[in-house]
Amino acid sequence: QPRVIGDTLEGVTGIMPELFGDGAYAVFKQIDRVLILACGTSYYSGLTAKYWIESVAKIPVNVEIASEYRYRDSVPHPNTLVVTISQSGETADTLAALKHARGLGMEHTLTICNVATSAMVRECKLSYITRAGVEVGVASTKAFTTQLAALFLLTLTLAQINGRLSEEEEAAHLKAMRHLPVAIAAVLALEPQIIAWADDFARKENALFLGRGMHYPIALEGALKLKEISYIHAEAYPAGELKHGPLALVTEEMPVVTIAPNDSLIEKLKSNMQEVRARGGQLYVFADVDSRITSGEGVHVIRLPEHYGLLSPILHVVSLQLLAYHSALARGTDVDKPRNLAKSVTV
Ligand code: F1P
Repeated sequence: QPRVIGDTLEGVTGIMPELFGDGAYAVFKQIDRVLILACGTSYYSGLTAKYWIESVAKIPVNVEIASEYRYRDSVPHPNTLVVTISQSGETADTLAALKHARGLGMEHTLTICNVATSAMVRECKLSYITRAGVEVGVASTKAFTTQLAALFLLTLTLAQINGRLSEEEEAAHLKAMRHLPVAIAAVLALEPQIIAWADDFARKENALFLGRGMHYPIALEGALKLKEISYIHAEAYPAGELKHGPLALVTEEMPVVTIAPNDSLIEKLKSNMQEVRARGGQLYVFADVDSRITSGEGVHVIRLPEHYGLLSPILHVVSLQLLAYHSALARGTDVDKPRNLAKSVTV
């Protein structure tokens, strides 16, 4: 993970539209909304980008599951940037959704994709090739973090074109991105603590994941990784939604993974954690170094070494990937080739 993020930033000396292909500036200048189409893990990177693009570039973003969007009667908007995200670039639903959007008259298309020779790259006007290298496993991991890095670069590019990024802000964001490989290496060093948690998870059949704000999509991705490779049934919710249903599932048998970065939502999240504890649920909290959360009866805490602001999802997801990986190892499942799944879903 540290290496592929380092590769992503190689040669990036500043924010420039050309990172997304020739003619990107002219396209980005014309658009006033974004439609993201993707499936699975790639859909969750798109959901994370919605938080970034809307808060930093102030452009409205709609994120759609491609396998649904392709069959829906939706209302097109001409000045839309259609962004497809795909590791393989061959996912049939995402390609069909792209064609559906084009059929509705939305012609400004960009793909964020890991394979330069793929159908997705051929079909889109603009492209950004992620630097994940070859992903051995079926479940996306490096593809996800490199997609996020690319989507953050897209956020900054759109913000710059919209006049919402000063030179100081650009320099600060790029500095934070360049430090990511070191920060991720520090997350990987938490592996022994995560292995101890995974031994508990391996004995469970269900788990809940909670997050808020831009860490809600990261909770979704953490739950998907656990499902895909360890076959433990996992669901993710925005923490504020607990009381609207999922709380009924919480018992002493239910591990509840909580992504708790030290951001503006932390106090709200803490009251959701109390809702879980009051029902006997076991909390497994990924906090930041400076989060005011303490471990105790039924509350297990692992602290990520740095609080990482807007880029925090990239760090937090690595800890969730490790939790899924070690839970799967402890259960003896094949982490690289989960049953019933294919790397590239072309039908
Ligand atoms: C989408 C996806 C992956 C998942 C698995 C099946 O693929 O859902 O997220 O890990 O490989 O396909 P892609 O469009 O990102 O290649």
